[in-house]
Amino acid sequence: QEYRRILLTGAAGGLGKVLREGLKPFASVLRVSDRVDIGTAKTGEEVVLCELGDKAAVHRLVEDCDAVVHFGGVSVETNFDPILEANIVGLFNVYEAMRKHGVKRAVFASSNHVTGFYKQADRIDADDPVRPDGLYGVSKCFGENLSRFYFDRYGIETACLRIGSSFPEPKDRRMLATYLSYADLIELVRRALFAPKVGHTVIFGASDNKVTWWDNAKAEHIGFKPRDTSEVFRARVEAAGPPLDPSNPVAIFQGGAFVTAGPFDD
Ligand code: 15L
Repeated sequence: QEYRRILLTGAAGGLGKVLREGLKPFASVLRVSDRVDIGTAKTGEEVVLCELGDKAAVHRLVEDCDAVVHFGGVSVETNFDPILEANIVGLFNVYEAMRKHGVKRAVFASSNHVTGFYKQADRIDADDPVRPDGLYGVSKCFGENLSRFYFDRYGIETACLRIGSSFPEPKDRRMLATYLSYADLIELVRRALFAPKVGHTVIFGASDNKVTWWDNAKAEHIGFKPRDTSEVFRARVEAAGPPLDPSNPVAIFQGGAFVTAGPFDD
């Protein structure tokens, strides 16, 4: 099972680097893109430098691709200008280009920060209202809504991956709940690319962690079954330091430190 050409945006990013390798078996050609240098094309690759805010460049980027795996954009809380340019205007450019060039499926790197103001004591699913924990989270809500519109109106399918914390290992206690291993990330993207019917789906991206805040029952048609668990890191994480004061918002809310980040001046 393979696409002719997949576009991966954000190839210089933490997860982009993982997917640059991980997506290789899924396409004859992997077009990798970022705004910063990502080196020369390896076997089976095309390299395109592109600013997401540059409409004409994004249209050239998307042309001739059969699926888009969109991991480009701002990935942290910061001032609004770069978020606006990459995550709002840039995302619109990507979806318009998909519409114009007939691309029918996308995988969108959404984030747990779309629902970061739920409490860690809550358990939520994809139908619970969004509660973004910052401007970054708001921009990811925009992406989820924009992609829903492009599905309802134009039939372009998107799997919105509300990624938890995808790193080599969880860095703190919160990430014992939000951890998504790289292997599970690649499996999640694979399912999102090849599930026969995606429609518009919101799915939380977490490994099979013992403590979880997220219920993926609404996304069973994607067929994602995580295989890793944060439990193997628990002892090390807990030994690294005492728990946060339970009255600290970072310990109360699912978004962790994002709920206290900013405001940033432009
Ligand atoms: C995100 O959305 C960020 O992109 C990532 O760097 C992590 O901080 C992650 O969320 C998280 O919540 O741990």
